[in-house]
Amino acid sequence: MMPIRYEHIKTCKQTGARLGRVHTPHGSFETPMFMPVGTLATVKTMAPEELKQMGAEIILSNTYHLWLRPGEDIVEEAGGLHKFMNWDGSILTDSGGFQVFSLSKLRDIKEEGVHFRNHISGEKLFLSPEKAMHIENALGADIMMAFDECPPYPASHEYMKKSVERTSRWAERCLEAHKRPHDQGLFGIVQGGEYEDLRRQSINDLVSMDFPGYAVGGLSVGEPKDVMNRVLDFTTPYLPTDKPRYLMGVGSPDSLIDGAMRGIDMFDCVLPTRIARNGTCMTSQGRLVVRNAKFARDFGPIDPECDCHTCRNYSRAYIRHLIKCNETFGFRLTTYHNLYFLLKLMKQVREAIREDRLGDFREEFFEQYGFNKP
Ligand code: PRF
Ligand code: ZN
Repeated sequence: MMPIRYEHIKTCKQTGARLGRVHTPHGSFETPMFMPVGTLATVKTMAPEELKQMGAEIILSNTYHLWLRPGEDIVEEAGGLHKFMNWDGSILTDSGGFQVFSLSKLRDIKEEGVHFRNHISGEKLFLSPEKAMHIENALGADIMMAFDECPPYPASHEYMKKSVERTSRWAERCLEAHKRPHDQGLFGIVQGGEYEDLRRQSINDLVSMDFPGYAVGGLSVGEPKDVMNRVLDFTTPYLPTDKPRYLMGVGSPDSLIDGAMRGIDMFDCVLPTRIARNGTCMTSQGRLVVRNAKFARDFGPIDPECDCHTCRNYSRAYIRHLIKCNETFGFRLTTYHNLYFLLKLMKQVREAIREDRLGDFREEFFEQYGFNKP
């Protein structure tokens, strides 16, 4: 039995975007979908009940962080990540590859794996495809990610080619080391930076290994937006149509729409939760910095067009006050709103695909959000 199954519902006639449903051992969710990030087995400040209430159906967690604290053995002893954190929806774990590259400056990439230092204690650590699979198997998420290398932007063609080839060899080793293929789906990660030939090479290698899903990695690493869209334009058409496609680490409203238009089904990003904790909200009119002094006496909601729990019950003035005073409740209110906003945006995207009008929806949304301004 394959643990992950993609059911295609329809393709948007206006844009080519996909409407589908991904089935996992913990239920199913319609795609395109946004996955809130719960790095340390918690979506910061949110209870699982609240995530359910706002419409989240799959969340992401991190191998690297849970390996260091509390240790994958403790999570396994608890009965796996779902039980440990009391979340009965779907979970995806990232492999730790990206975190090693983004959090550790001192690292040494070898064929066998990556030597680096703990980003907190400085202690020497080693992560490899086999070790990442061992940890992800112990965590027990529905979807696990292969251990890859995510090179910085820009990287030379020469370096990127070597890196793509190593990532393919690591992907083979991940498949070999994966001990629970019956109840955990392992996704391959396409790399290759901005180079069309290398993206194609990466896809060819990974598709021949027949993963139950594919991610596009190595994007949103500092490249301009049009580069990301161009890479997607020459990448997604070569991915299997009967498997989910996941664009890693992308979560700004415009990129979610642009990614969906290019055939992406799943997204994750810390953006909504991270900016919420410094008092920035995503709204239908663009970003709103609620910390700003001009909201001190504004008793209206964060977003007049939003019907989330925060916007129905609390004012900009109150939330600003809480956040200025570092009150936890303020962070909870903005986090709830931002996640609700992105989950609702994806719902609107799915409805637009269903009705073959995602191109029109994009125009309207960009106009309101302010992306069309020069
Ligand atoms: N690889 C992995 N995780 C990731 C990425 C990647 O390339 C990205 C790229 N933005 C985010 N998270 N394993
Ligand atoms: Zn709201």
